[in-house]
Amino acid sequence: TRVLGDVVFENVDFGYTEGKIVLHDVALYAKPGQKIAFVGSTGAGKTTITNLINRFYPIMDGKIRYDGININKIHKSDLRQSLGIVLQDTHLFTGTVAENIRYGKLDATDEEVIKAAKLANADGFIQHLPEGYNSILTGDGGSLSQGQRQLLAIARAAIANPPVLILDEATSSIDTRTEAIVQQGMDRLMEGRTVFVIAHRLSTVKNSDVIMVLEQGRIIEKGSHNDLIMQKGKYYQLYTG
Ligand code: DUT
Ligand code: MG
Repeated sequence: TRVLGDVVFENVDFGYTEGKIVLHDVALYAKPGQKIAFVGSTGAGKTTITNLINRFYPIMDGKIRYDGININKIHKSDLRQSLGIVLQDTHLFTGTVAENIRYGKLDATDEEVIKAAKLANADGFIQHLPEGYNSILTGDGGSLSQGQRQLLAIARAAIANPPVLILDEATSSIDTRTEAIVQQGMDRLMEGRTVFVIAHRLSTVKNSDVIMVLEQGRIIEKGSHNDLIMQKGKYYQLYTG
């Protein structure tokens, strides 16, 4: 059984090695339909928090719960099925476009593949490929633009239909028109899910329900964009700086 998507951190402490704490007393609460963004300078602990959501490492102190259940009590395969990850550079393999999308759900039908591609806004460019969904991608999708690779990553995540999503936004610049297409696909993918974003673009941060500002492994501010702007603290500095 999959989790529904309530994610709670209670006073979580964590370090990759004994004696070197990287996250201090992290607390958060997220539920389906909410988007939580992590911001903060390099090394602040953004990726580390998402590593813990994935249970890639055991925590040192505190609790992480999914739907009220301790993360350590959840079966690995249930957790894997419940979490979708869209990374900066999603790996595409040598195979057809359809196979690359289906990787998110191996028993998906052709109809499901097309539905996911449409949701992701990928259907348009795929239709224009010489062999459509049967076009072969070689060398890690090298023949595709970066935006197109992102659209396939969104389609792959969509087909798996996970309640919880982790997005590590691309930093690299794509043109404005492509970015709008990617953003629209992403918005559709995020709908109704619990979403954690490592945000690099201010536009994404701004429309998050909660922005968590991290500094040296601590959450120093949290709130909506408007809350944090009014607070005139670190976020305000980042935003206006
Ligand atoms: N760290 C380790 N071992 C690892 C990964 C990270 O010791 O395998 C340390 C580096 C840093 C802290 O943990 O002091 C937090 O790193 P993280 O990768 O979470 O930082 P970030 O906020 O994601 O930084 P960036 O914006 O550079 O991705
Ligand atoms: Mg990181």
